[in-house]
Amino acid sequence: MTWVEDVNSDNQIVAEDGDHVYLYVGMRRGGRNYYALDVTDRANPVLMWTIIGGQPGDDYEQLGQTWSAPVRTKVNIASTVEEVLVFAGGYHPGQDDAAVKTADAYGNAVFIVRAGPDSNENGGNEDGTPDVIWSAGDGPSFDLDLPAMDYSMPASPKVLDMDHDGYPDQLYIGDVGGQLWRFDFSNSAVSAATYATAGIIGSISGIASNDARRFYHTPDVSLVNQSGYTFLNIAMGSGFHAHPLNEVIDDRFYSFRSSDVFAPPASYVAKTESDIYDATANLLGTEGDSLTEEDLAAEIAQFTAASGWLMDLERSGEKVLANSLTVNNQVIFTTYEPNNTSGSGCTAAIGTSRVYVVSVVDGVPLLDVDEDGDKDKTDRSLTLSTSSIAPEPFALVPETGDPIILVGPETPVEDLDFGNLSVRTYWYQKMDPAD
Ligand SMILES: [Ca+2]
Ligand SMILES: [Ca+2]
Ligand SMILES: [Ca+2]
Ligand SMILES: [Ca+2]
Repeated sequence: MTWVEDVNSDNQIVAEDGDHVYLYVGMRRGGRNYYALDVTDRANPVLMWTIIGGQPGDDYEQLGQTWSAPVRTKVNIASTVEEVLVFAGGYHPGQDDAAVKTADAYGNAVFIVRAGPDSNENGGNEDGTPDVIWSAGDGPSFDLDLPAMDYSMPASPKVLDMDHDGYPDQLYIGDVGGQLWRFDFSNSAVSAATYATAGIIGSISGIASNDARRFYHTPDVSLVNQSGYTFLNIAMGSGFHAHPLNEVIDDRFYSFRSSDVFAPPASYVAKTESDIYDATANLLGTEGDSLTEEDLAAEIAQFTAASGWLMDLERSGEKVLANSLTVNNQVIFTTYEPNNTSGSGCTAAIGTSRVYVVSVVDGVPLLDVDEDGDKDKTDRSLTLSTSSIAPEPFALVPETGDPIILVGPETPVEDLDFGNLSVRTYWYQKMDPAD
């Protein structure tokens, strides 16, 4: 992650002007540290600070393998504005061998730390390690003590500034115990201890080995307006990223719904699979032709009362190994289905990757991808050309022509409806002639 600060916006990085370029790197499976480099002078990069995870008694004792890409923002706590990095506690490699839902000894935390050079300013301690501005985890040493935060968090958090004042208001992160966390921040808090409230809003894993669903990727949060009802949609698929060939776990794609759009919820309620509509059979799609009118009405009532929807990935071992993308009320995600029939660990694993395009509202297919004149269950996904694990979908808005969805080098989704949302917007400011 880079922080490029061009103070006078002249597209030139000149240290004397106060410009700087900082570079932040984690180690993924290589270790539990983060490093910050000041690369403002390209010929003379300088190590700015180091975070060493896992040292007993240290602020970063609970930091796991540094998988979580930091998010840069700023916070306002006790009337002090700080430029910060937000990252999750990372990964615990003990998960690699955990066949069932298993708590982790570390990685189960969220950190907000000073992004710039380590200094004595604002009560800091200039020791080469960035000061923790705020933290959450399981234990009294954290600003927010969350006893249910038991599982490591490898993903980068989703950090949202809902009122566009430059300060984050909400954060979403999943864990490898199949839990989805929501944090709500108060940027007028008088202390770090009162900066945030948090709780689990989704919990979809179980104790059986086939229910050991895990979240390894960043929640895809979108604001959806459907018939005058505005809600936050939090989309995320499960998949055991450490074992793409696993065929034991029944993985799913989830779409959680929250009507607490601009303010914290009155209480954090962990929705389970029984609170979520099961859209797997696509009974709300196929124009309802397989249901009687009464059954369809009952299905709609069930869906309306639910807190989102889920879709079972029914092929053996099919799982989600990337972030999803929501564009114009369409959620787009990739899956991987292993097909390691050789059974040998020495040959390249071959599998089938797919891209799904479904309605963010109810999971019904939106395109007739097999061009047989209907939009039924099979129209939810397309098979990609790659036999390896597909990356996350990416929306590209070219200078001319329609926007396209890229999955790696492929553009599998034609005819996607971008509506009026992806219109390039321009503005200009008239200067006073006297200036
Ligand atoms: Ca400059
Ligand atoms: Ca320090
Ligand atoms: Ca805000
Ligand atoms: Ca079709």
